[in-house]
Amino acid sequence: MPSHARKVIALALVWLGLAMLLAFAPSHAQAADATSAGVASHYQQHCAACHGVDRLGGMGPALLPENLSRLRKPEALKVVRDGRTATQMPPFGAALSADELTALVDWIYTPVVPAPRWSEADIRASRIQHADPAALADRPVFDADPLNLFLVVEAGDHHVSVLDGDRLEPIHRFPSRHALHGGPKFAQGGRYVYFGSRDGWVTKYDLWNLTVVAEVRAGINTRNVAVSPDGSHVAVANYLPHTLVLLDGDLNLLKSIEVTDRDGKQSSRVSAVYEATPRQSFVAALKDVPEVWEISYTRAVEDIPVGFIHDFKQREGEFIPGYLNPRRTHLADVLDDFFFTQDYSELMGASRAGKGQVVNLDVRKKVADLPLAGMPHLGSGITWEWQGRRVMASTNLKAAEVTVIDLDSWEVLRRIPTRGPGFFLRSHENSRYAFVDSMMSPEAKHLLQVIDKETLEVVREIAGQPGRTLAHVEFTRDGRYALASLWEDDGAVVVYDAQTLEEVKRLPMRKPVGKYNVWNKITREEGTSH
Ligand code: DHE
Repeated sequence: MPSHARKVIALALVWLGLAMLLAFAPSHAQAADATSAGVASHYQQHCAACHGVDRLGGMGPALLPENLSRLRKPEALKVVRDGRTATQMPPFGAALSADELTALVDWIYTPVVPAPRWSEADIRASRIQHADPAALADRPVFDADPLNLFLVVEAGDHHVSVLDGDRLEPIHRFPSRHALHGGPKFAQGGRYVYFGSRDGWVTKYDLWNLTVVAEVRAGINTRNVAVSPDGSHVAVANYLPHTLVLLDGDLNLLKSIEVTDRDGKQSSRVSAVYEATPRQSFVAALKDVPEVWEISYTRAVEDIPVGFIHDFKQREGEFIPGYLNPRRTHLADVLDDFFFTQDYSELMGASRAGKGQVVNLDVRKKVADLPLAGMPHLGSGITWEWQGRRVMASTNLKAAEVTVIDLDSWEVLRRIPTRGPGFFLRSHENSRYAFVDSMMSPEAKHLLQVIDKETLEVVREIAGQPGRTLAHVEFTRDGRYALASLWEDDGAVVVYDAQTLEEVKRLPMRKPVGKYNVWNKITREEGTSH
């Protein structure tokens, strides 16, 4: 056989061998599929019963990257391996190898594609009526001032405590949905309160009867809720899906609005929604589209502010109010969160990148820039009178300062240095002090600083135990006591005399987060969040 023919046969044999190898060896894609099939089957075997076959949650929370963003992966691995004490979460360290545990945790941090949907039918089907409203008493069933109650959200074991603000003692404690976020919102003179959970559950609670009335799941990953003071309308801001959901006061669905730009091309998460009583509307900031939305919740034309008239559509000679329809204000930059001025005609907003702007809701335009830096936390702003003018102050999640802004000129009047970046700022009209935390700083998170609202100086430091977070203050109805959270699993609500700044007592709690006084909330006290 000629040598070149031998070479051709040898080459052909090599190719044949390679082809056979490729045919019979599993490809990378197949190997990856096999791994993800293994993970999926571990999930279905061990997790689905509590967390849902589709990872959308059930008895346990949703296991999607959006919902897990507050939990670091190593912490999640520990929970899956060792379980969570005092919850239904068992340990899987014996059932799964270390590699299998890691793969499972990696998998729950991987987005579900396509993104899960939560339709109007899903919302309707999720509603649970827990109590018959007709069977509930129309006066408080306890002996305490219903307007000086506090609700304390305890994240340690997902409960809410009800405190009597006069005796400074708990009167009741009940289980909440997993991971409540944002302030609960009060309606009908403080009788009803609405909670939102990060997993999309909205709970209506009757504070006079100390009972849950109804619940609905309005989304898969939710930011916060807003409620009209008469309790007739509830708005829910969602990250997942991209919807703004409108409910009636009994949590029946009115409308789920797909959130997009005007052309319907770019969809958007909703950063936050707030209620604007003088305007009879909800106002929402969008995360991915530079627009602010205002949604009227009244049908009565005489209740609608003048600016809204331009939004009415003329049909067959009749004006139809924009009831429950968004009215858009177009901006150059997105807003993450904002703060209303006293009459609610303007809002001060900022993006996470710190770009601040003032938007007039009547003329639907940006009217000023705000000279802010870092990551201002305007949602936790407070106001007071200072030297004959009205000022607003807020913390900054990235800068160690409280920024004080003139509400007429929009100038920064003072940057008060703090020990570290803080989350919450609180005062009361009867107190000369404002309390600020430094909870974003590992070195200073145990320190509360007290600012004199006259001198704009820090006048006192209240030190807890280093390494243990002390944050989020709320005053009693009369402003006499300030209650702070020792934000640990074996934590407490610590009560301070708001004049002497001395500790008065401690009420043990499981990781108390926010606390909310009924009177301060329903009267929109200037020293607290709304
Ligand atoms: Fe909050 C309120 C946004 C992280 C605890 N938080 C709010 C509000 C917004 C907001 C828009 C106002 C809603 C309302 O009250 O109706 N929070 C954000 C974020 O964008 C951020 C930085 C990141 C995120 O993933 O959401 C964030 N928040 C946190 C936390 O890590 C905190 C400290 C712990 C937790 O439980 O998640 C936290 N946020 C709170 C609390 C309030 C709140 C306690 C209500 C404050 C109040 O007193 O009214």
